[in-house]
Amino acid sequence: MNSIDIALIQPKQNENATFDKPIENLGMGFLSSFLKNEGFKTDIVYEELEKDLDVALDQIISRKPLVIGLAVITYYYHINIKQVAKKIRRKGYNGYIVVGGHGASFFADTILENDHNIDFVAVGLAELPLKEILVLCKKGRHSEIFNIDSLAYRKNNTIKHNPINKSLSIKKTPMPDRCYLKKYDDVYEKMIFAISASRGCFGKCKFCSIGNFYRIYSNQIWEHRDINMIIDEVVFLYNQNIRNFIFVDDEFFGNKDNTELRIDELCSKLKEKNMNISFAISCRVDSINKNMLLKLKKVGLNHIFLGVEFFTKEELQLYNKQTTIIDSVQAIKTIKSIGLSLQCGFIMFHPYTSLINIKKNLEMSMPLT
Ligand code: B12
Ligand code: SF4
Repeated sequence: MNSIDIALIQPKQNENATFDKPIENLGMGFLSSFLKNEGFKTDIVYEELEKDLDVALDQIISRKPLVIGLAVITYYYHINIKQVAKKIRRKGYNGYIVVGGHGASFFADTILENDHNIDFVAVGLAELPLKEILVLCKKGRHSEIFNIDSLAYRKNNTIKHNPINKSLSIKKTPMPDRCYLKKYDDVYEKMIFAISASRGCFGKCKFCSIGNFYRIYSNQIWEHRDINMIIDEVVFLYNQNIRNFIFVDDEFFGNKDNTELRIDELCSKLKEKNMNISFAISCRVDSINKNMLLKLKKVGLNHIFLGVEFFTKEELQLYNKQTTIIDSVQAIKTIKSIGLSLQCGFIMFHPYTSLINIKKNLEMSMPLT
């Protein structure tokens, strides 16, 4: 087997998962395509799709990667990630092990304190830090790796955090690498496919980490990818016989500037391709607009995950949702009136829950179901 520079592995971490199949980890896909464009050799491994993890790890290690990246998709350091890191070391791997993803970005200290098999946590978007690690490894300038922006690491029993590298825009981000479509025979049945058309959210809900994650990069806390690139990606999936997918954008419609124009462009370009597809989106209640939904429905929108959260003014204010009960009721009625499938995000219990509010939330939600 050919040598590689970096292997990106998603260990199993699924006891809380909402879906019965793994969803594509677009983070690993974007990292891999970015690094390939920079001239590095990469591979992607999903433990859930491997018949035997030991065999898969032996194969990866035999390809002598300079770096192995482990993806965290939970909001805590799942025990299985620690076990996979331990296995990798027991098999004699002595390159760098780097952990990354949303959760890891917020608890880098816990990971580094509790798992000495991990060398670095890449905090935030990891394209540039991974590229710089690989560049310095290739030049043999290992001591300089500790100066790379966005890395957290252990030094003399303390955890060090380098400043965040802020220079990455996603506007022209190329399509994520999906090398695993060729690798795993039954991947089409075993996986849910996804597209990321934008990142970030203009909301400031106190229970959500999206704002804090993206706000470190720029004041532009919601950014979308080029529409033509999205169309190319949908066409790519369609040509692979993938007809159903989810947009993983936290707020599909984004900040209110030019939203209708962007959705018009997306819909008309999808229509031109004349594909029989279906897709799901997620958004806030105050982003729901009947005209836009009707246009999206015509090109395949069939399901919406809607961030309702509470039906009491008190709780909406407590968590700074910046929406009203009327916004939520209207959004639900609009979605239902045009026959789309709907799933509401709802927070029934939280540290300040009261019996009165549970009752109010139930009374409001029951007639809407
Ligand atoms: C799709 C998705 C899922 C999928 C999993 C998809 C997957 N395999 O990645 C499913 C539905 C299974 C899921 C489940 C859950 N999810 Co989720 N999910 C998302 C979502 C909407 C999109 C992820 C995505 O594709 N992003 C786009 C990619 C390109 O960005 P990215 O992942 O951030 O990748 C960049 C960096 O993070 C980093 N990076 C990513 N991976 C790696 C790997 C390595 C090795 C390195 C070095 C770096 C790195 O570099 C990437 C490129 O810049 C995010 C929100 C979001 N905006 O990201 C929430 C999110 C990650 N999920 C979240 C949560 C809470 C959950 C659940 C716990 C929900 C629940 N209560 O059940 C579960 C936990 C999963 C489990 N196994 O138990 C939270 C995490 C909060 C936190 N602070 O950690 C998020 C941020 C949503 C939110 N609004 O708060 N999720
Ligand atoms: S609207 Fe959704 S994604 Fe945006 S901050 Fe609130 S919970 Fe997070």
